[in-house]
Amino acid sequence: MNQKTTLVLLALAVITIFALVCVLLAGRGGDGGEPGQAPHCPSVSPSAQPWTHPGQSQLFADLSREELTAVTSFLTQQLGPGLVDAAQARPSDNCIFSVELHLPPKAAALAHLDRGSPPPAREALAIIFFGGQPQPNVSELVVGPLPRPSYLRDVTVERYGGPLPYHRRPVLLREYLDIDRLIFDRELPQAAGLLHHCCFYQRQGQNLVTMTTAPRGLQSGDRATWFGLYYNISGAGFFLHPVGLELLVDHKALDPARWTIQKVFFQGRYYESLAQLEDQFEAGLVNVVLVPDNGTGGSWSLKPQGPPGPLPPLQFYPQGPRFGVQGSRVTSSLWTFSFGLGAFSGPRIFDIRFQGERLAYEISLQEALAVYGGNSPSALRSRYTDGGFGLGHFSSTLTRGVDCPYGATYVDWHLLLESHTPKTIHDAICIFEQNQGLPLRRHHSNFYSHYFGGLAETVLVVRSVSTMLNYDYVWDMVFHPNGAIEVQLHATGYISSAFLFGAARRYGNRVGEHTLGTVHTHSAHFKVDLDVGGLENWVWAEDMTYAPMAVPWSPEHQVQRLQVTRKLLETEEQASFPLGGTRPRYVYLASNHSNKWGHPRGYGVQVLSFAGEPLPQNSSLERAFSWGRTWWPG
Ligand SMILES: *[C@@H]1O[C@H](CO)[C@@H](O)[C@H](O)[C@H]1NC(C)=O
Ligand SMILES: *[C@@H]1O[C@H](CO)[C@@H](O)[C@H](O)[C@H]1NC(C)=O
Ligand SMILES: *[C@@H]1O[C@H](CO)[C@@H](O)[C@H](O)[C@H]1NC(C)=O
Ligand SMILES: *[C@@H]1O[C@H](CO)[C@@H](O)[C@H](O)[C@H]1NC(C)=O
Ligand SMILES: *[C@@H]1O[C@H](CO)[C@@H](O)[C@H](O)[C@H]1NC(C)=O
Ligand SMILES: [Cu+2]
Repeated sequence: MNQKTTLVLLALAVITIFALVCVLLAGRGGDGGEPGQAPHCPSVSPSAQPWTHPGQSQLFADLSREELTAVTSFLTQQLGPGLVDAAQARPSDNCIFSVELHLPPKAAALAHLDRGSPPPAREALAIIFFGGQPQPNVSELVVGPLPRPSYLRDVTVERYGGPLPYHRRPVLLREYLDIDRLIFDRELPQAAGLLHHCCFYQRQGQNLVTMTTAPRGLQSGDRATWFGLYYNISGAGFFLHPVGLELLVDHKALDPARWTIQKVFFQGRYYESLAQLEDQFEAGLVNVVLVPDNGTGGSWSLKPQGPPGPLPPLQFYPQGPRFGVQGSRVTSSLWTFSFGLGAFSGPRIFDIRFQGERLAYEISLQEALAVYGGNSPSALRSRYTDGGFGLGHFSSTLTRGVDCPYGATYVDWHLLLESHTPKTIHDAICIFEQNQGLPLRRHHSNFYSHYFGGLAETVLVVRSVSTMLNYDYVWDMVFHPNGAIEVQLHATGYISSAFLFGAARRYGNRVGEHTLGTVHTHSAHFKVDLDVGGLENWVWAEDMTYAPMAVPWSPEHQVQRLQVTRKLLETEEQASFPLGGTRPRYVYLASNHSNKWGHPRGYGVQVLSFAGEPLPQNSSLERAFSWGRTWWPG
């Protein structure tokens, strides 16, 4: 790469990715060293401070325990005596499924934040299952104003264009328990001989557990779930120990007594019922694989496999943390923003400002999708849209020194799910600053003159972890000192697995004697509402192209000259790029304000990794995650 190319690349990078930053830094009179080391940086203790003066930044704060309680009391009063606690509710009951913050409308929030209008009413969104009526439905009710609610508004039709059919409701824990009762008390005893032979089964024994899958059926209106059976390995992931039995349970009926097993799968073959499977076993027609139960002591255990050894490196704040957390608002010398957890949609941040200027109104996770393949029924059909289970609801407590640095600030999160009483996930969110161990920039010169200049890269991170059954998603929102914001997903936990038989290797890798680690993809969908230099933003595409020219000083020679192309993308259609298609190298969202050199102030958008097309477009499920087709604007 010659020097000219390097310069143009550098210039492009600066223009497209950090144009805004350049303008801001120029305003500060050049890059004057590490801004966080400024002496005015307050030294605060690492614990989060409660919100003391109600004001602007409470707009996005998730509901407190008191607020959740106030909403359930109000709903209990309003919805009458038929309301049953969801922990006990049967499908034919009315119950409160969940309550969370109802986000304020953007226009009203901005009117308050930017123009001093009174804050919009603080409201909650409650999801109610109305099972106890001739036409059961699911309703979404907005309840306000908090903390003392006096009204409720049914927003179901306005949001979904009609009633929400009852069969679409998420499965309550109570429903899973009732399905387990059906499986363990009524069904498995019918195949006791076979199960004893293959899988150490004993009536009233507790050596098997069920695992749910989704979606629950093949067409709209279905509510039938394949449940896989696994050895009940306590204290270590049972997910790697399928015994090869899977049951299709139809649980659509409102009366659990009318639920049925529609199909049985055992070690590669399908049966009409467990009774039929047992008959064929007794007749010697079933080729049974004996699956050893290896307990907790194997490689699947989370216990250390060897002595711990010397302690790993740690990070610490030599002069105390350089950021503060008050309620849901984080303030550092460069950044301010509010954070929260959508009960279903997961981590989100609002009103994100860099050096006092808003860059984005909202950056939020919306959905996480995992699509599987396999040769057993639950693996081959599994498509999990985890937003339906609740990426916030299934957040887990963060362990100091493992999930986040020891010195991080930890914040609790309150939820109301399938209960009349709020729950608290302690230390559900952590905020910390971290040295990346890399220079943000550096130069060492030994050409003409000798000098060195460099700046350590430190980032501010907000993290939470969603544990969706077997896997754990670590969600990071990362704030860089150059004005860049990054969202990251790290996937960990246990893999999903299936009983290994037949052409299993076509659908994954063998990970155990009888276990197939099943092929799958993970995709996450983020909403990014950038407001660079105001609400009006334009999308610019920049790229490079070669154009032939005669060499000016020697016209008989030709040169391929590299040049910049700039294009304003005028419609959303133009600005959305199908996966797999070509797209410009640089895409950025710009205001119509220019920096002092006349370049529009903007913010580059980079997507660093793709899981690929989630599903072929002619799949009947594809429309449920059409966000996977394009990467911008979605
Ligand atoms: C759903 O049921 C509730 C409670 O009976 C009722 O108020 C509401 O109108 C129903 N929704 C629709 C869209 O029919
Ligand atoms: C699994 O085993 C644990 C004890 O090891 C027991 O408490 C639990 O009830 C068992 N689960 C089932 C579904 O049998
Ligand atoms: C599991 O148990 C079986 C039978 O006891 C044994 O042969 C096998 O080696 C064990 N496997 C592992 C991975 O421990
Ligand atoms: C930017 O666009 C807005 C809305 O189209 C317009 O009102 C404003 O005058 C423009 N500003 C500049 C600097 O061109
Ligand atoms: C979906 O498209 C693929 C190729 O793109 C084709 O092979 C398949 O038959 C189509 N399936 C349906 C249900 O249309
Ligand atoms: Cu995975």
